[in-house]
Formats: sequence, structure tokens, C-alpha cells
Amino acid sequence: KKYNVAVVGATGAVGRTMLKVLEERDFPVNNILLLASSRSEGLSLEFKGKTYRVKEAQPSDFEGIDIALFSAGKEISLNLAPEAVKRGAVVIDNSNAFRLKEDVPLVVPEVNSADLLWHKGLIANPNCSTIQMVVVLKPLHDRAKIKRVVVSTYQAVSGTGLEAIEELKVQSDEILKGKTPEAKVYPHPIAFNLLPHIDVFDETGYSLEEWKMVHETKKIMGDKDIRVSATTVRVPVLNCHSESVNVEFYNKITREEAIEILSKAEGVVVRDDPSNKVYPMPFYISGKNEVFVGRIRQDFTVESGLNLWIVADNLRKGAAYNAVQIAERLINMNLI
Ligand code: A2P
Ligand code: 11C
Repeated sequence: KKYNVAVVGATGAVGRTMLKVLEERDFPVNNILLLASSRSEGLSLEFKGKTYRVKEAQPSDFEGIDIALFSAGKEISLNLAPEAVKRGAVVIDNSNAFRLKEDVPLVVPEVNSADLLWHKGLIANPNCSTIQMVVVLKPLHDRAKIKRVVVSTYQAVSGTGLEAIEELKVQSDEILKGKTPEAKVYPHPIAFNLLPHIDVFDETGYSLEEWKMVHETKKIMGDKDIRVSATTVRVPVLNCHSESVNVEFYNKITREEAIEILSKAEGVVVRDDPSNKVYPMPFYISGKNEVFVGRIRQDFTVESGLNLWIVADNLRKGAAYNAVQIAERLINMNLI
């Protein structure tokens, strides 16, 4: 069977990656519909060697659509995802709009595919920084039960979108030419800088990106008791988020056991040979679908703990690939 697929936000950084991933995986597409804002009306994009015109997303576009992949921001999802579901499409939504709703599964296929069984037409794709962390944490949790996680992120500008990618390039060039960089997308220059600020702050002093890591991790891992403390930072890297993760466990687990478990874990690649300068880095991981882990060390300050360095392509595993994987699981599990 082949499916009619709509990509909402097809012109964006994630949307374009969705098209690439659908193509690479030879997803069973019958018709593809490329939707974006009125700004892109008439623009053409390639899919499987054919040219398709982008059109402005409207509720009626979802008539006859089987699968709708949304990545056009929260407002568009809030407005159009229910319209798509009403018309019989299964929506896989990459925004923050529905992730914590009780009747919406929040899915990372390597971790909680079983949650797809109770979907009601809408499935949420988690935040990129959460996805890459839980893919690594789940197999360790199954072995030694996680008590607490302290994570600091180093997030690429591609997580913000195409305009931010452009801003990093332009500002880098301006600074190298001795000019004062102009900040448009972020509140400060991002080139040659770090911003300990992703998404909006609340009255606790934490940012929404930090809270996403706390709440989404509990929901995906199916364990409300896991304590997560996060600091999220934007860095001048074009693509791939990195994370320094400290994990404390209830039960004993050694570095060697962790390496053995992670080497066999689905969707994980271990790159851990520091004496030969082998560890995951964004520069080399851009374009890959797996989650990479290295610098695996015992934390000697607690009874049982590990330090990990986790890197993944945030546009792929953190967004587009995870969404397409969800669609593939729905098909394999006869849920569509
Ligand atoms: P457009 O290119 O027409 O603005 P990015 O995250 O890279 O900035 O991409 C955001 C995506 O969301 C783009 O495809 C963008 O389309 C789309 N988008 C933004 N606003 C709307 C809207 N009001 N309706 C539909 N799509 C939208
Ligand atoms: C970033 N994590 O890197 C964000 C992008 O809730 O889906 C995705 C935001 C979200 O800026």
C-alpha cells in the first residue's frame, strides 16, 4: 500500500530534511503535498526527481491525506493539526503544541513504540534535545534504574530554523571582516559566542527548552520519578546538538557494562576511544540518523553514576527522521 503524505512546513529546515529522509528510506508515498505559508506559494521543491509546487496550508488540503507531517511551529499545529485529524489523516506533529497532552502519545521509536497503540490520530514528536538523550538513557535505565540526570546542552542553530543558519554564517563573516555583527534571530550575536538561552524563560528562571527536557523525558520513559535538571545553551555550530549528561542510578552499573549495553542498543552508535581521539563531534555526525555516544566515564562522586557525551543530528534524529520512523512504525504495526 502507498500513502498520501502532506508535509506542513516543507520549505523549512526540518521540512526539507523530511523530504530527504522520505526519499532516502523509499517511504511508500503515493502523492506528496508540500505546504507552507503564503510567502512560499508557487515555490518549487524536488521530491524523488519530480518538481512539486508549494502551496499555502489550508484545512481543506487534508482531504484524502493519510499521513501529515507537521513542522511549521506551534501556532500552525494548533490551528491545522485538528483539521487534518478531522479529515482522517494521522498527524505526526513536531511542535510543542500537544506533547504533554494525556491523550497524545509522545514517541521515540527506540524507546516507546508501544505508546503508538493508543493514538487517536495525533502523535507528537518530542523536542530534539530530549530525543537524543532518551535513546541513550532508556537501555541504561532498563539495566540500573535512573535516579537523577543533570544535562547541559550545546545546541546548533539549525534547531531554530533556516534564518538562524543564515545568521550564523553572515555574522561569522561580518566579525572576520572586522564589522559589528547584526543580531536579528537571537537577542545577541551567536557567532563566536554562546547563549545560555533557548526558548522563553519563566518565573523559575528556567527556559522552556529546559522544562521540555524535564517533562518529556518522564513521559517518554514512562517514569514520573526520574529527576532531570537541565541547562540548555545555543552554540555557534550549524547542525547537530551535543549534550553533557551526568546520570545517577539506583543500581550498580560500570563503564564497561554501559559500553556493552549501548553497543547493542537500537539506534545508538558508541564512539568511545579517547586515547585515539575518538569521540562524537557535530562536524562528523551531521547527515546521520543514529545517536552517537562517547566519553563514557564512571562518576566517582556517587555510589553509581556515569558521565556521557551524546551527539545527534537534530534535524534528523531530533526531528525529521524520528517523525518518519514513527510513520514507518505505524505502518508496520497496522495502526494506520
Ligand atoms: P515559509 O517558508 O512559507 O515561511 P524554519 O523552521 O526553517 O524557519 O521553517 C519554518 C516552516 O514553517 C517553513 O516551512 C515556513 O513556511 C512554515 N510556516 C511558517 N509560518 C507558517 C504559516 N503561517 N502557515 C504555514 N506554514 C508556515
Ligand atoms: C532548538 N530544540 O534547538 C529547539 C528546536 O520544541 O520542537 C525545537 C523546538 C521544539 O532550538
